[in-house]
Order: sequence, then C-alpha cells, then structure tokens
Amino acid sequence: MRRIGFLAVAVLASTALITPATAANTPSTAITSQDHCVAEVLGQHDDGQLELAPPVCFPTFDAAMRHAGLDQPDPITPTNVSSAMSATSSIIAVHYDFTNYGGSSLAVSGSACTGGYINFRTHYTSWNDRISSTIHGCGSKPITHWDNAPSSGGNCSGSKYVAWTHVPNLGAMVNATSCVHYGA
Ligand SMILES: [Ca+2]
Repeated sequence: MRRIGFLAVAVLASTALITPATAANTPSTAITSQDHCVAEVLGQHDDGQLELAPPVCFPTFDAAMRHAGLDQPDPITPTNVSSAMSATSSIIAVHYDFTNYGGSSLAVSGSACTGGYINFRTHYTSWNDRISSTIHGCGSKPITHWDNAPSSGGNCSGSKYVAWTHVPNLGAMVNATSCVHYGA
C-alpha cells in the first residue's frame, strides 16, 4: 500500500510540473492577437457609407498612429493620442476593444466628419459589437454609436450613444455598437 501511495504522489507531481509549462506557452497566442489597425477612408457613397481600404495593422498602438500620419508625442499612447489628433485632421476617431481606451484599437483615418458611417456588420466585421471606448476626433461635431445596422448593408439604426467628446465607457453601447456615424 505504501508503494502505491508513493506512485500516486509521483504521478501528481509530474503532472504539476507539466501543467505550468503548457499554460505558460498558451498566452503568447493571446498576446499577439491584440492589434492596432488603421481603416483608411477612400471615399463616401451617396447614402453616406464610407468606402474603406483593407485594414493595415500593427502590434503597437504607436506604430499604427504613425502610419495614420501622427508624428508625436513619442511614443503615442492610447491616452495621449487625443492631443496629437487635435493638431491634425488625419484621424477622425480611434475605437478601442476595452473601456478606458484599452486593448486592440481601430483608427478611422483620412476623412472629414461629414456624416459618413461605417456599418460594422458588413465592413471591418471583427469590430461589430466590440467597441467599448472611443477617442473623438470630429471637433465640435458628434460621433454617434448605433446598436444596429442591416446585415445586408446600409445605414445605422436602433439605440444610440451620441458622443461629443472622448468616451472612456460607452455604457449600454459597450460591446453593442454595430454602426457609427462620424460628424452626425
Ligand atoms: Ca449591435
């Protein structure tokens, strides 16, 4: 009986040694899944839908902002980017995966705030029902986060959060925004 008991302990000990190594390897995949992308606006259709270039993504927020045309401060961070944006018109909004400007980001670049919209159910769909906070780059015009939009394409609808400035927490629209108007 004593020998069986010793074997059982030995098996448990070896399992305990293996488990942390496996767990330590797993998160590296999760870490690289955070990315910072720029959505360049190529034009605006008659109904307001923004025509977007394919996403260009970077592992760091600073690299994404420099791609979008900002050159200071150094480094550009999710919390200091608002001051850099106010000195340029290249970025009209930065959306974030988490509240308080955390996690992955999506910068909308190269457009004026004239009421154009992105339907995230048909464009940049990895961001549908995901935005939790937004840096506002439309000056005195609003950026409106909407709950719904047609999955077949078309304009925003449903409940909305009208943002006149930066929003660290979209409240009821956290992980619910499916469509955004820029400048309306
Ligand atoms: Ca939604």
